[in-house]
Amino acid sequence: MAKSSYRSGVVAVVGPPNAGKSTLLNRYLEQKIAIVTPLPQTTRNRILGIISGSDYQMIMLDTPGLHKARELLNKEMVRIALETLTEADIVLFLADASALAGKKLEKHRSEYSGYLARIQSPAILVLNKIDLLASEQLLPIIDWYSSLHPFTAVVPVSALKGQGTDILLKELVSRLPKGPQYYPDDIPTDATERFIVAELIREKIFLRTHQEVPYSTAVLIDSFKENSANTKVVIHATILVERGTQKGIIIGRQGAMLGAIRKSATKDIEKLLGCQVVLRLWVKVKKKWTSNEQVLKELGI
Ligand SMILES: Nc1nc2c(ncn2[C@@H]2O[C@H](COP(=O)(O)OP(=O)(O)OP(=O)(O)O)[C@@H](O)[C@H]2O)c(=O)[nH]1
Ligand SMILES: [Mg+2]
Repeated sequence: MAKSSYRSGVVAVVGPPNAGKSTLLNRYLEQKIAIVTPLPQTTRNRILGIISGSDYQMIMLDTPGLHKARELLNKEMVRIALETLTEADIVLFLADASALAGKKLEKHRSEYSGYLARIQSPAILVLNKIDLLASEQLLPIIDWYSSLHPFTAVVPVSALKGQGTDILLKELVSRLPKGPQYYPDDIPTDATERFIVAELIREKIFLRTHQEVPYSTAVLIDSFKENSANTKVVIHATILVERGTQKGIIIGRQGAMLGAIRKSATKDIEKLLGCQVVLRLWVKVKKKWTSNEQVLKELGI
């Protein structure tokens, strides 16, 4: 039975793309569950992380970045992010302070007001990447955001370096409602190994390709087979692209690019699964998959 002082609840992490939402989730989980790249619109799904302490359990939802969406894929990503607002006990609106410092913020007012107007729970403004700017540069950013929404607290952090993240955790835990433990202590996520494996492959593509190529790419796991002793996993995966030229780029000269993607993904997947991994990758052209509801459904989007 739950102890009477036990707290639990859902924290939705939302904000513009590239702000460091997934980095923050990984920091609290002390492992890489959500992929991280320097490109915006990396995360496409809602990623649930479970952060447990002796007297609390926080379900943290990492979400796709909020942006002006045109393609169906992007519209669905924004929908997924905004949907988490309705199930959150606390909203954590995370922004990249280093990208905003010294900038004209007014041009974003109508876009951000629209997102913030949908928040019904107490919201904390988290200004991230403070390792990249001087603290006095934060004040105009805090003033501006405060004019958009009545945030209950403002916490500056560096998700990458861990500055301020303990303070933020305390702030969050103190605001969790009383509630039961939903998951066992030692489970970091409800995401399947298959999903995380597909994401790790996608991360390597994001890190190695440019312009529209990463945004035209998705990864589907075709098979995932463990040997009986649990010492080796053989994974077959298909990389979807939208055009033949993109297929050429992903494969690279004499397969060099695909080889490099496979090698670095294998390393991460072995770390995740704790056993030897044999990864086989195929590249397939699927025209306009970013507007194809069936494909998006297969990708859980
Ligand atoms: N210097 C610095 N870089 C950071 C910090 N937090 C995240 N980053 C970097 O910012 C980039 C984006 O981080 P992500 O965690 O992928 O950002 P995100 O908000 O999840 O982005 P989307 O999934 O695209 O919405 C990566 O290159 C991170 O390493 C930070 O505190 N300081
Ligand atoms: Mg992300």
